[in-house]
Amino acid sequence: VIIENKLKEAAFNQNFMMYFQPQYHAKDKKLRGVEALIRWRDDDGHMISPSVFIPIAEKNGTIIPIGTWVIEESIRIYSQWKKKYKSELILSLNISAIQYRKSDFVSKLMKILKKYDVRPTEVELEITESVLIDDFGEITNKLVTLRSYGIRISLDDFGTGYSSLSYLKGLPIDTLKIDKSFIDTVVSDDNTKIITESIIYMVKKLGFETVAEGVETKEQFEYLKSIECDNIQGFFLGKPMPSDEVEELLKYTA
Ligand code: G
Ligand code: G
Ligand code: MN
Ligand code: NA
Repeated sequence: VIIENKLKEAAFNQNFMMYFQPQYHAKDKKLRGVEALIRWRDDDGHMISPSVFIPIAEKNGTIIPIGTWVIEESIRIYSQWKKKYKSELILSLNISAIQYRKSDFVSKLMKILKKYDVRPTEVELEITESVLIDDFGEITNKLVTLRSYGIRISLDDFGTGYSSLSYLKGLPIDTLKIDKSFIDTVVSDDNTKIITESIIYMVKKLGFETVAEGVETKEQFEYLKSIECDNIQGFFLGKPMPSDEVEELLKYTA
């Protein structure tokens, strides 16, 4: 209950900040883009993990103002990088199922993009299976609409939920993120190797890009590169960082 009240206050005081984790192309280690990840520092200076407060915000409805703030703040910061460094990246945003189901979600997003002069093709929305569980048809229509504007869609946490394979059949997506739980043992466990290799083979044949999440070691990186995983995200190449640290990356890579 205490965290819930604090969260409501934070939602109004905007006690949040955005961090960004880099994603790199496996083949040449060039920067592909960044995933925006919210951070919350409470009044006592404690950092509270989004894996703790996002589920609460989803239950009490504060995910709507928080999620709108995430979208606008991330796009605003991204537009400043663009102006300063002429960089062209992909900005990945985590979108909760509740945000996604709002009827004005698409129009609000398009309005923010226009305001900051960011093209839809520069934005990728990360959705999880929880988005797809209800109203599969309606959600698919929404994905088709978003993609018709040029917005990219990424299926996050792939491999952790239910009936992931059936979703792949008809889902209009661009990118698939292989969950960290596969990456953790991809070097050490033969079964995980077989599964991960097969996922990458299949997903590429379906025409989607792949991103491996939670890559922590050189061995994992080299192995994923050897099996032609397109993109790598994880502590081995870069942790989530504040905007000024992203700017350091852009200075040297743009
Ligand atoms: O950044 P970190 O690894 O601590 O994130 C933990 C979880 O919180 C992840 O599942 C991540 O997707 C989620 N998360 C982080 N930022 C956001 C956000 O802005 N919106 C939503 N909906 N989830 C987020
Ligand atoms: O569920 P989602 O993929 O959005 O979660 C992203 C979360 O994964 C972020 O909170 C980020 O901090 C975390 N993360 C990213 N790379 C690594 C990694 O290499 N190791 C670990 N332990 N966590 C990671
Ligand atoms: Mn994500
Ligand atoms: Na994930």
